[in-house]
Amino acid sequence: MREAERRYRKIRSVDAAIKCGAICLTSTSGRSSSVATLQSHHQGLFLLPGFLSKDEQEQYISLALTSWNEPPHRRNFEADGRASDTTPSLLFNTYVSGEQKREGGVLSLNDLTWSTLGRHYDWTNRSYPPSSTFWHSPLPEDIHKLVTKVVDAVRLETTSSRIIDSRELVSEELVTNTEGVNTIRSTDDIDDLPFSPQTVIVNYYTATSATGSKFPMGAHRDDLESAIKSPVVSVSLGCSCVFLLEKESDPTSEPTALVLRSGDALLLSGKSRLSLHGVSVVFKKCEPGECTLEESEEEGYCTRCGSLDLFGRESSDVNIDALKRYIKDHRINVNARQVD
Ligand SMILES: O=C(O)CCC(=O)C(=O)O
Repeated sequence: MREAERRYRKIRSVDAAIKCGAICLTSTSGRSSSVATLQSHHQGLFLLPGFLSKDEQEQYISLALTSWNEPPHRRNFEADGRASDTTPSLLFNTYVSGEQKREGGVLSLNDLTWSTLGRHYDWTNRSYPPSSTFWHSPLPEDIHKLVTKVVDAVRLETTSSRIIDSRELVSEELVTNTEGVNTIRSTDDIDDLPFSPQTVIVNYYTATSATGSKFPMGAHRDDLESAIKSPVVSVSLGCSCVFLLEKESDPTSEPTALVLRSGDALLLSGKSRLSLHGVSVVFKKCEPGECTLEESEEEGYCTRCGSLDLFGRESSDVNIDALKRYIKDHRINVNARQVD
């Protein structure tokens, strides 16, 4: 895993990641209807490329930056002792005004790396403390709806599901990495999938810079929830990334690299629920006018940075401008689990 992390860490575009072996799935059968699996190596992994419409993505990005990242939800600020005030401070308002750092250098949207909603996770002791007011914030209805919609889509999937592989993005001879990509053959492939979300981590990633040395998220297992039969649900928004996943069939072999783009969802269940995974690189959106859009889609992803043109419309609204500014070099990941 370490070797693959280092290799992808140096890559700066989606097409280069594909050349390096990453899989990038594109749904052409209409949004919200396509589920893919990689069954030969990842039993229990379900991929939903382009699961969210552009409008939905914009709506959730806006919520992630104005509501899901404010008290009473617990953020990296509170966990590392940089904030003791639990009243919402609307980091976003400061960001709108163009201030990148606040006085004293703390509590800026650019310093935000995660927020937990519902059951809070104790990162120091690697545990979910028993529920109390301090260790619990209400799970917003909109986030609950989003993550259960992903699980419902997988539950409902039928033989009509269809996937398109990375041939959409690069010429055929470059594609050597789609072996084992299957559609779901029948609903028998899908376990019962019990899911009652209790905790959500929203991860906020800054696009990888040429000089940055850290991996956006190092390899780890989500193994602290006792409800292990319940899946991990993950939704990607904003900049694209390379997500590495250990093969449950052969943990010592080269991990699978997936390009995750805005609007993609994935679900880790069954044998893949405890697989080692991480994010090795996040691609900054191209400068205006530089994106090379896919021809196959009306509102295509760029083949180079993998981004959609979010909040692209002409607007005199300063809030829309700020959302657009943030999302061109950030990725947001909504990650939901049932704890017990
Ligand atoms: O950002 C992602 O896609 C993965 C996040 C993750 O692995 C986690 O929150 O445990």
